Amino acid sequence: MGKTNVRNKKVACFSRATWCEPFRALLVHPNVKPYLEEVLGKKYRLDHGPGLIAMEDGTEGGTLHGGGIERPDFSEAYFFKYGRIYTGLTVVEYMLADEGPGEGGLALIPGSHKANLPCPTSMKRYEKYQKHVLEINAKAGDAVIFTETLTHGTLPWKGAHQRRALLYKFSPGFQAYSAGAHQITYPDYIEDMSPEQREVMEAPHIRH
Ligand SMILES: O=C(O)CCC(=O)C(=O)O
Repeated sequence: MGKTNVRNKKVACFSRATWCEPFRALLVHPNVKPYLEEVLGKKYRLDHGPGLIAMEDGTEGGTLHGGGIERPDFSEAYFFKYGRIYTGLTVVEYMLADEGPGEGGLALIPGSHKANLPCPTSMKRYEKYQKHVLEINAKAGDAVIFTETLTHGTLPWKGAHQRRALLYKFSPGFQAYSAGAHQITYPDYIEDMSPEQREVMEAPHIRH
């Protein structure tokens, strides 16, 4: 039994406190925003997050999830039509610490967002076919962007340093995956955000 993975720890990261500014800025990071606009449309919105991942050496991993057919509702669909990608929930994972070869952490199955057959359970548990599961190596400060439809998850952490990453999950502007807990729990926390940040915090609706 490994240590528990501290995932999606709820932090009041969008409040008015000065230390919340970096979390707000990452909603609309200029190097990331163009990719989200390309994949989700100009009026993408924060669906849920940010969540903080913190793992010490020996922390257990988690079952891989997502996949081309496992969640067939449109919130996690993926298709390509007439020159552009259409997909739902999309992850931006900001690495706060390096993730090097053999250390574990974020892993995914390339191409699985287009799968037409379910992923074997033994593969999702990382018991078989490990050679097809790609461990993502990245440096602190990198952003990894992927559709939640891709089969992905967490490998046990073996790094000597603490693994830390922030998860932001975005949806097309008209669509919600989660119940939008942030809007209910903190109804006033977007008031002093910049107009650009507030736009990303809007409840789902069609915007032209
Ligand atoms: O980075 C990780 O550990 C995996 C993240 C994950 O499972 C998710 O985004 O749903």
